[in-house]
Amino acid sequence: MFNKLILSTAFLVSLSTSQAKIGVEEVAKGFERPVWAGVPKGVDGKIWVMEQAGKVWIIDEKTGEREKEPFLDVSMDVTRKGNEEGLLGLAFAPDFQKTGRFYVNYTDLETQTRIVRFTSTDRKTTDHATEEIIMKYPSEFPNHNGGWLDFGPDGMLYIGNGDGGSGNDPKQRGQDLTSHLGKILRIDVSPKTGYKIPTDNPFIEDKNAKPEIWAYGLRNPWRCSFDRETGDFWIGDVGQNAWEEIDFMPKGKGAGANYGWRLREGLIATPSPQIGGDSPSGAIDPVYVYKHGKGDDEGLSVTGGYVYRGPIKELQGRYIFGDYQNPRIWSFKLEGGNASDFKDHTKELQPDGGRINLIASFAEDNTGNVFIVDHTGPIYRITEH
Ligand SMILES: [Ca+2]
Ligand SMILES: [Ca+2]
Repeated sequence: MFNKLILSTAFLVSLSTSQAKIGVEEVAKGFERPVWAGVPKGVDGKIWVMEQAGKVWIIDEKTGEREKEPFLDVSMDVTRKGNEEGLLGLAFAPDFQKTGRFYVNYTDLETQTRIVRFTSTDRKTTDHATEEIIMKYPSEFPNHNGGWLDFGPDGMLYIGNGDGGSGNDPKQRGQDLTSHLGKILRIDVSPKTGYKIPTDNPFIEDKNAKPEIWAYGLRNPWRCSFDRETGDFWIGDVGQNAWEEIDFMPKGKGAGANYGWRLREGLIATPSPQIGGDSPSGAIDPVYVYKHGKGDDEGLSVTGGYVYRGPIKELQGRYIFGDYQNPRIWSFKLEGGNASDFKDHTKELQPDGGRINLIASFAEDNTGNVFIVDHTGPIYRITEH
């Protein structure tokens, strides 16, 4: 009893020291099912917030005020039949300030995934007539549409696709190289119109594979990121009924990588109702997994995050991520290819007098501040007090 008391007091002291440091502040609120936020290169003091139903708003980071007109409105183009459908991702061209070009990923009225380029002439609003559909492909079932896209350190546009949906990948898309589903795609969008296949894409010579494929074996990559400092690539891949996973690939590596789905769920053969299999040869295991449940280190649907490169020393170099349904926020450091020094930040990142409800996405600004996008409306910034 005595020993226990001393232990718990020591625990409280160390907890409160670290709790005094990190917290969140609300940047803005009242969004309708926000699923993404981000900032074009070279812009400070503003953040773009995406609503799943099809609008993107520019927000003043200090006052939380939004512009009167949305930056983009594609509500008429997107379907919202399922919880995972709608406007899901945006990537600003690295030269957005000069060209006004940006790319979105959404599910259209025919349940296809569309990758669309728009051009904003004033960088504040977007004329819908500038729309150019550069890719579209069936996304089949309402769920598992991925939705993330962003530019890599190589200037190419990367796109994260889910396996098309239902459960247990009934059409076996994850390992099927003739399908865009269950893949990370990589395309060169530098031409004035359309796109090119990068000449170093791994399956460019394979007549039985889609040339856009960069990596495969994914179930539903829900939020990927490139480390702004190192260029390393991170994937949060949502699991089936057992394990959630985080995948990692060092900068410049990963052409043709197989992340294992649907044979593998996390580090094991996909369990019942349909049994998976052995790890395919050369398959990449996740660097971190957590099992399904409601505990402090468990969850139901991973939301991939960012390696923290902002002003808070304590978080430097830590991969911050969370769970959508069991709203926990965690971080770890990658050391020697393994997740180490795992931390649960859920308590210290609770807003004053409230709670974070559904972690739809994380976001990052140009100074490496990390934001939390709550699907129920507010956007928070991780801060130090
Ligand atoms: Ca789908
Ligand atoms: Ca995997």
